[in-house]
Amino acid sequence: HWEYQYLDLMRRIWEEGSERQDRTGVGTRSIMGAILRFDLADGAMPLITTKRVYWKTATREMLWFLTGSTNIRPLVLQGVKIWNEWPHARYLLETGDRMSLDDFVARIIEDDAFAAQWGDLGPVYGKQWVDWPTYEQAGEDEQGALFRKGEGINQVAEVVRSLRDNPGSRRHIIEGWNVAQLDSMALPPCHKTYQFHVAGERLNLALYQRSCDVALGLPFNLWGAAIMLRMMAQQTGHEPGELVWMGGDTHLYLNHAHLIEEQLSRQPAGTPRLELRQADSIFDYTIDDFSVTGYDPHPPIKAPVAV
Ligand code: DHF
Ligand code: TMP
Repeated sequence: HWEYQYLDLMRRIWEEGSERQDRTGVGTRSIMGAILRFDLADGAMPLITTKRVYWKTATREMLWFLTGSTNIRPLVLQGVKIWNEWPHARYLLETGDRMSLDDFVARIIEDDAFAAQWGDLGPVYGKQWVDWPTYEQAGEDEQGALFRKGEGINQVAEVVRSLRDNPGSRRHIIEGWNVAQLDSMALPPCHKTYQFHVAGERLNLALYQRSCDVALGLPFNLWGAAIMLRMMAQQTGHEPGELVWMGGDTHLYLNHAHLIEEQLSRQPAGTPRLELRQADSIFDYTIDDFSVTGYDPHPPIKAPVAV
């Protein structure tokens, strides 16, 4: 079964990974470098079955990136909670206030100005994908060159265009790692590079993820990459091909032991399929365009996210 790639990776990290202290203080077992491959022919999706994965949440996150938004408010309004901890942590740090996470989120919903000030994650995925900032030289004085802001670059639209006009290109890349702006991001991008590849009728995608929380993040990231491939294929007239996932620091958090032991005792079953309704452009998909069949997962397994 295709899912054993995921389960075997999890087992290998848990048994053989080197234990290390990480930024969050939780501690991980980690390996460097991992590859997973999934064939998405006939609508097949790498949607993990050994625990329930909230694929609608993961879809809403991906569609939110495509809008260019970097504020959690649109997610919160749809009931998506997965990015709340990071703006909350920044709020506590910068104000010295002790507002609870629930109160913080309630305030994000009620108060536009508060959301604008405190709900933003900085120039993360959405910003870089559809509006990568550019600078143009405007003139020079004795102090040196002066620059003014240029038009942002929509990398997603550029890739749609290049896949249609120049399928053989080796430059179909969407990059999140804007070195000059890493300091102003709540979290520098984890799933940082998407590269597409056309092989005849089929569209393939490789994702490079520099840092991967295998228990909580990876099921979402596999789904996200797979729908990115499906939307891109549909928009450019290709059949879904292969998804190749590549991890850098690929780890399990030490406080996920209960999840890992439970999940590794379960048997995967079936291959979920996605039916995707055609939208006018890559930017026009809505959650109602996505429907999944054949998904009958094991129960969810809760685990704390390391902030
Ligand atoms: N930090 C860490 N340490 N790990 C992450 O996976 C992570 N992911 C981020 C931001 N920072 C991160 C964004 N993506 C969950 C899933 C994905 C995600 C953030 C959080 C998560 O908590 N999933 C739970 C609950 C899902 C839900 O509430 O809908 C899960 O059981 O899958
Ligand atoms: P880091 O910036 O110190 O690498 O921490 C980021 C953590 O979040 C790390 O555990 C990887 C995890 N992560 C994912 O696995 N997938 C994601 O999509 C995101 C945003 C984070």
